[in-house]
Amino acid sequence: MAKQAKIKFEEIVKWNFVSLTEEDLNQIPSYLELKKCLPPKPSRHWLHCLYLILFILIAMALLPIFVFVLVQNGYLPENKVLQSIHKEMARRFVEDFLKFEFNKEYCLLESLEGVEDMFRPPIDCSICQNVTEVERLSEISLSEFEEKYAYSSKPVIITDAMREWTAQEKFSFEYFKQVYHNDSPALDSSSSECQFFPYQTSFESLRDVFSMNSDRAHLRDGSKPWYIGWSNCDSMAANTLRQHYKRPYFLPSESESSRTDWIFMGAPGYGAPMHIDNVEFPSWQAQVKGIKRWYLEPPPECYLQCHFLEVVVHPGEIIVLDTNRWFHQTFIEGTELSITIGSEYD
Ligand SMILES: O=C(O)CCC(=O)C(=O)O
Repeated sequence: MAKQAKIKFEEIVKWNFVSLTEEDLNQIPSYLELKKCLPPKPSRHWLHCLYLILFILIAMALLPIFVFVLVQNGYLPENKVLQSIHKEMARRFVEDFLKFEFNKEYCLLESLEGVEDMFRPPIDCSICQNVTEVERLSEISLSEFEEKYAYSSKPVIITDAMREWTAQEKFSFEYFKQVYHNDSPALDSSSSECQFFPYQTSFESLRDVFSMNSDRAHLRDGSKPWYIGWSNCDSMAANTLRQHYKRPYFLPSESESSRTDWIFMGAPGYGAPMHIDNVEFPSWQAQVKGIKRWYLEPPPECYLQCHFLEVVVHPGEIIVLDTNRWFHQTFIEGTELSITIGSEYD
């Protein structure tokens, strides 16, 4: 009833007082009397409160992301408080959202692909500011290497560090296959020590790799190419392999090498996609066989200050690279199977 009265009232006002404003109408006593009979306008107060609460909630949710983006892009300096917020955000995202339990899970890398990089603390761009190429050096002294390259994140290739190694003659698909015994932990990646990277292949483990047929293993015509990598967590196999390579002579004498070495092996035309690592230390990688092209990119926060680099590593050369600071992608060139072995040093 009240609603109909309101409509009627509004119609009368509309047609009889077209040129009068609400202020003019409010001067007419009969209009005011009439208005009193109408039901009160519903209050919109609660709606405004709701909008305000929603706005505050969205702003609170977006604020950490906004700060994170500013820090990532170098507009805000990273400090202890921001670092701990970063850490906490990463922990909550991984533990609460991805339901990932750090204490129970072994293989962190696989599940955190992409996520890791999102929560990576920004890099100090001074590490790449003046780097325009990857230098090639030989007969470098320990002191020069330590001072200029070991911890500066400046990539370098050392061309004469594999002279006494026998790896170049020994290492091959067949040799690796026979070094790993059937019960080797490296064959079935089961812990963070025993990682396996299938890249674009459908291999699920090193065991699968060593089970492929000989044509495919030796890249014979018509077979499907492959490229894989693994961390050598089998200490017996490591001891056998280490008879054929040594710790590179240029590494600082005080530095320790990591316990597990990395091996990457595969066909021309293939390689590892662009990524950044989350390992503890810088590393070296020896090109035992084949030719590998490296594409190095500074992290996005340094795009304006640093150069993109590209370098080809030939058999017998060792590249030293801080894979935690430089995004890197590889591509095997030539016609030969590429075999590399590498390790971290502190
Ligand atoms: O050698 C490769 O193809 C990839 C190496 C790599 O991605 C790494 O060492 O992190």
